[in-house]
Amino acid sequence: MERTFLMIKPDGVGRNLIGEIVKRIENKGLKIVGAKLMTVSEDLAKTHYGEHSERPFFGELVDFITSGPVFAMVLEGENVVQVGRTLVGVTNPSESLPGTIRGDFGLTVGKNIIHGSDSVESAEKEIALWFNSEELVDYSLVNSTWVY
Ligand code: 3AN
Repeated sequence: MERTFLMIKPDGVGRNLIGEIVKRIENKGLKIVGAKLMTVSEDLAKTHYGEHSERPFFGELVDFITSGPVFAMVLEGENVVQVGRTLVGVTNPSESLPGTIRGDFGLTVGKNIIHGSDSVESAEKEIALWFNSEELVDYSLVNSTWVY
């Protein structure tokens, strides 16, 4: 089953949006197979955003993501990379449609609430970077045949 990596950034955690965002993920029918509140080291931030290392905003990006706790998640589900990106919205929150996380809660590109892997390949890399295999849990969602 496909997996993706989502991470609520320090602005989302600081604004008490963890529950709101997790609710959207669960409502959509995606399964959370890993989740942790953590601080991000400078090394991890630089590796995660490595593809942007030459961009003028790189320093700002690393400072921001290490400025407070993030809530990192691994989700599982059919076509979950694409579905995750759809829930998140586009990079610039001011262009992201209402109904998306960035569209509903963000305003500026530097503080856009949440990260979501943009391809199956980057999801695999990011999951391996952020989680140990023992932090990922294999389970079945409660089956409606025995819940009343
Ligand atoms: P996305 O997070 O939608 O995949 P990327 O990978 O292009 O977007 O950018 C990674 C992160 O870099 C964004 N989430 C945003 O926080 C930051 N970023 C992108 N473009 C800018 C910009 N022009 N100025 C400041 N920060 C930016």
